[in-house]
Amino acid sequence: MSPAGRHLVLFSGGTGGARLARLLGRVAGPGDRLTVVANVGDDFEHLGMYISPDLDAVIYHLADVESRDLGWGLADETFRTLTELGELGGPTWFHIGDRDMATHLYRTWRMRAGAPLSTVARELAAARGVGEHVRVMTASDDPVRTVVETDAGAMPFQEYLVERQARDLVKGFQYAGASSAEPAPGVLAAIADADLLVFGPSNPYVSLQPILAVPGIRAAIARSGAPSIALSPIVGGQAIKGPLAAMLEALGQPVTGLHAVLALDVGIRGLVVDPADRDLVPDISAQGITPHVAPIIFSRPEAGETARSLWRRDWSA
Ligand code: FO1
Repeated sequence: MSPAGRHLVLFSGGTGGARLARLLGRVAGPGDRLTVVANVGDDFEHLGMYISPDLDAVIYHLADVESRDLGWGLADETFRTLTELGELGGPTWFHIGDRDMATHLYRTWRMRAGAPLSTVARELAAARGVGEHVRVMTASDDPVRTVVETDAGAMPFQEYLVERQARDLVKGFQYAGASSAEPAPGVLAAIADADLLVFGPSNPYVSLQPILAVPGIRAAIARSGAPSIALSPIVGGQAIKGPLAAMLEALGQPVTGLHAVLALDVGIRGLVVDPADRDLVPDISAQGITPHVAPIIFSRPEAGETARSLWRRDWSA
């Protein structure tokens, strides 16, 4: 730990990762630095725009501008453009609000001018007022797209999750483009410099594996001196948000945070589970992973103490 403070690297996807990013940013001490590596596996082109949901979720939560009720996009949203588009016969299955549309237009405009996604991520974070002590990175500037293999065939992630409402039986995942992708600038250096690597309470299959699938990232994690810890994306047998429980079941896995984290196969040193899952402690220890029981429901004030412990505790024990 550098005397000036700690450097945490958070691998984040989905709403859970974005909420943890915000909490960590809020309780950071002087000199602490947070690097968030956002998943790009959800990204897709839609209506001619480059959409990057997990990147936007991180930036919106860090800037406290996210929609409180939708689970994506911006607060105080309207959908006049989408409604108008529907009347013209355009696709409205992916509900993009009028304010959120500006983010996609800005990103598409900048990427068409040649700016890499990671540069646009920095610009969007700065424009939204995200603090200097938090850097928002993308896992890669190259396309890495989660493809969900289901009993109805293989399909892009957003088609599986949103267009078809996650109703298909999941059989597996592909991360299209991963083999020829490179880590975005600064990602490997951040992992090497980190005092602690944190895997957010995110879906391992569609939010964290697409990050780990980028060549070089797993190796950087393995050789980093920093311990890796994860926060369980499952509390009390339920996913906090999204289709993770159904995915674990479809893949024949018990619906527990331990099995979600084991799916990462990334040498996790510690796993933080909510007090509701205290009975998992022996199973976690049996896997050679150090169990930690702490509140991880971010809507509850006690979770602030958990976030503080991520900054302060010696996790290498
Ligand atoms: N998720 C939905 O379930 N329905 C939507 O209509 C929807 C629109 C949407 C628009 C912009 C955006 O950034 C995210 C959006 N999401 C929507 C969430 C998106 O599918 C995310 O990839 C998942 O929530 C996983 O992080």
